[in-house]
Amino acid sequence: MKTLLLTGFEPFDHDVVNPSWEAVRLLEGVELSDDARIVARRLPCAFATAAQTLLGLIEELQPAMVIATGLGPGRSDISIERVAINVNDARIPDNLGAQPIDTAVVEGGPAAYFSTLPIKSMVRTVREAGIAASVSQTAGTFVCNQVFYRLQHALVGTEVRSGFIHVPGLPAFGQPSMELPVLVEGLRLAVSAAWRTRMDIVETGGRVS
Ligand code: PCA
Repeated sequence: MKTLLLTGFEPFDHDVVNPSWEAVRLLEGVELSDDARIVARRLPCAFATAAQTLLGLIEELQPAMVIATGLGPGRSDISIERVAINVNDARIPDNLGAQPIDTAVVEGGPAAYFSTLPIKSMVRTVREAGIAASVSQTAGTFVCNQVFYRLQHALVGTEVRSGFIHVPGLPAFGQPSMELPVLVEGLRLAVSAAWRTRMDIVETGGRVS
C-alpha cells in the first residue's frame, strides 16, 4: 500500500481551530486507488518544530507523495501554491513565541523551490466540481512557507512529489470563508488530481500583478 502524506496545522494566532487540520483529519484513510491511501497528520505551528516534525513523518511513513496544507487567513478559495521562498518574515509570533524577521529558511539554499505537483490540473479538477480554487504565487513568509520550502529542499532529486495548499477560514463574520464539507471535498479532489496526474496541463493560472 502506498501512502500519500497529507498534513494540516494546529491553531495559531489565538484561534481555537485550524480549518486545514479539521479538513485533513476527515481525509485520514481515504483511498486514492487500489494501492494508495491518505495518511493525515497534524503539524505544530512553530518555526523550530514544524518542518522537523514533517521530515520525521516522511522518514517514518516513506510516503510516495507529500501535500502539506495550512490556513491562509483572508483567502477565499483553495489556493494551490506554486512556489516556496527562502525567507522567514513573521508578522506575528508563532506558537512558541518566535518571530524571525528576514532570516533564511535554509542558509545558502536556493532563493526558491517550485511545487512538484501538477498545480493547474489540481485547480481545474476542484473548479469542475464547482468549488473555488486558484494557483497562488506566494505561500507567504510565515511557518507555512518555511515548511513548504524545507519539504521541497528535502525531496529534491527524489521520486517523491510534494507541494502545499492554503485553505480559507471557516465561516465567520466579515471574513472570506468556505464551509468545512466543501473544503474537505475540494481538498480530496485536489489531492486525487495530484495523485493521478503525471503531466500537468497548460492553462493559465497567472496574474498580471
Ligand atoms: N497557516 C500559517 C501557519 C500555520 C497555518 O495554518 C501560514 O500560512 O504560515
